[in-house]
Amino acid sequence: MTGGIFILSGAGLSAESGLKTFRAEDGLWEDHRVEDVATPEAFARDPELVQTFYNMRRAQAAQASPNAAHQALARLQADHDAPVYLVTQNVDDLLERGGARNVIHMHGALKDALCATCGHRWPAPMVMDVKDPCPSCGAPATRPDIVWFGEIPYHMDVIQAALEDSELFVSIGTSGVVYPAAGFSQMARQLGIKTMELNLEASGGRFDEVREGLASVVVPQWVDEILGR
Ligand code: BV8
Repeated sequence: MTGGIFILSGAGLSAESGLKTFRAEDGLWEDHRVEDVATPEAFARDPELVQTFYNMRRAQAAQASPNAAHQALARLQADHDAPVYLVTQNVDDLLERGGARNVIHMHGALKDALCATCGHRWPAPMVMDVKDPCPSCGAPATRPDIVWFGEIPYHMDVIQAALEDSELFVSIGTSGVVYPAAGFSQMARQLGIKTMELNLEASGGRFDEVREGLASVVVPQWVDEILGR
């Protein structure tokens, strides 16, 4: 294989590490309506609620451990003879803690903080408070560095270039509901790239190949096949 492998991951990749997915019956959004926590309007209306929601998510992610799927993707990236682009919708850092590098967090990351006034970014404290002043401009306008609904996802130019440099597109553990991420598999098809889904249950999206199962089982199996093991 000469061209790269483009991997888009979602909440299902981290489910077996104990982090809730968004749309399962016990899903994350159930505890809070999406409109209550993951939009700029929600943050403007009730910053305390939003910071509390993300402080909870940050603590859960810190207590979680990478699972065999995160580790397999890191192994693929290290041992494969072509680029492996790890694009994730997840805001946890389990891929990095599993050994992956250059993870592209298109929806931001719990470990980063952002100043809504001057755009300064810094490592987020475990507990963020709306009164925290920005370390750079001093404004009390600190927020999680997360892409909320209605905001533009990060690194779209890098993502486009990675897709154009790949010859295999693999969607792992995502329901394919949220755009523009949900549109990447169609972009891959239009570029003539083979598409594959590894998911607990098929999302119903169009893929050349679908493998159903737990990420901790199907991802290492697939990685071993690619690495010829
Ligand atoms: C944008 C950070 C413009 C927050 C997130 C109407 C139609 C179409 C689109 C829209 C519309 N109205 C509004 C929109 C746009 C909107 C959107 O798509 N809304 C949806 C709801 C319809 N999108 C946006 O607003 C985006 N911005 O469009 O800007 C633009 C775009 C491009 C260029 C210029 C301008 C911004 C969206 C980002 C929102 N932020 N995350 C946070 O995390 O707190 S979204 C959040 O939800 C995640 O990041 C992820 O993207 C999504 C959750 O999806 P999944 O990860 O797939 O999780 P889910 O629970 O759904 O599925 C879990 C999967 O895992 C399942 O398939 C399950 O089977 C599987 N699974 C479970 N266990 C396992 C497993 N698989 C394997 N093993 C297991 N053990």
